[in-house]
Amino acid sequence: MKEKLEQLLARGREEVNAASDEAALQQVRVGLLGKKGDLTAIMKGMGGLSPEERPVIGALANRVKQELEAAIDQRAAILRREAIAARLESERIDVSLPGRSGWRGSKHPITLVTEEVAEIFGSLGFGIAEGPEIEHDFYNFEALNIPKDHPARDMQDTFYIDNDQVLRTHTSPVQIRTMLACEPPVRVIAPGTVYRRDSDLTHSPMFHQVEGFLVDEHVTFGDLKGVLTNFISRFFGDGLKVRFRPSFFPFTEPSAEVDVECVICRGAGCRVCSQTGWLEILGCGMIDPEVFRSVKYDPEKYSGFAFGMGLERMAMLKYGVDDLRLFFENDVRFLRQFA
Ligand code: 2NL
Repeated sequence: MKEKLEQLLARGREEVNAASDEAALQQVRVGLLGKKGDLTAIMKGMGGLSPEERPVIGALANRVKQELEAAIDQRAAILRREAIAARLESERIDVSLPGRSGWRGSKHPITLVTEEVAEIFGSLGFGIAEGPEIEHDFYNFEALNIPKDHPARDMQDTFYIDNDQVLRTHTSPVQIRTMLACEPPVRVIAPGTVYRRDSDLTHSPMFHQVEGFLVDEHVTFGDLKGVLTNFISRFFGDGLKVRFRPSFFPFTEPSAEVDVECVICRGAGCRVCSQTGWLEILGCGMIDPEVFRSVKYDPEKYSGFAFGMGLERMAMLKYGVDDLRLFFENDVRFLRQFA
């Protein structure tokens, strides 16, 4: 038995040191020291020993058991350390790597253009006015000298809520409300969302406008030209030619449309300006005395000018966008370019 025990100790040590991970070591332990293990099997022979041999073999068996246990614990500690080291190595992170930055939202190009227009007119002394998007027929049409049989009132163009309420087709009603609330001198712009029954490649049923007006004593068409020319050169950049072309609106007399030298081809002629070298960007005129009468301003005492522009068009020209629908799709690949 003594020999068997010594062999067990030697073989056991080899097995323990050969165990390559914690699970294998546990199996070795069970095989050597478990209830059905090698040591137990040897100890079954204790009964056949003489009374003198028994305590000697018993003490040896205890020593073998303790030494194997010590070897197992030692091996376990080594394997544990190795496992931790391997895990640290495999899960290593480079804390010096730059972080992956998240997305920051950005302003919609229509917002950017609205803010820039407001900033320029703000510096010229214009305030900002806002009003409801559902309007009475009076503010949207009647007060603006748009008679009942005028084409702009046609069912084709206007979203009717009921017989006398509409989705505003322009922001002029905000200016009517402003004139009704304030005595001259007054100068404001009215940016906002407007609606028309029109939907194709170049028309959205909901779009954006800025209108503006100024009323005081002795306001002339020269004042109109000065203000709008200053605005255009600041918005599109200095040095572009500007021209005023006679036109017609029911709410202004005289009326004009303003063209700017094509910002794409600088007047040479291209697809964007239909080879004319000019881009139409706004409409304007001297406020019609009929409008003054609707808001109880004395047309003998006061004069004023008004203007209106579509913001999608301004944004397309300023940023070189060639498809109106991009403004309404909210595709982040488009919007991110304005960050
Ligand atoms: C355009 C033309 C224009 C106005 C808007 C206006 C408002 C009042 C009185 C008189 Cl309350 N006029 N607004 C005047 C001329 C032109 O807009 O092409 N808009 C996109």
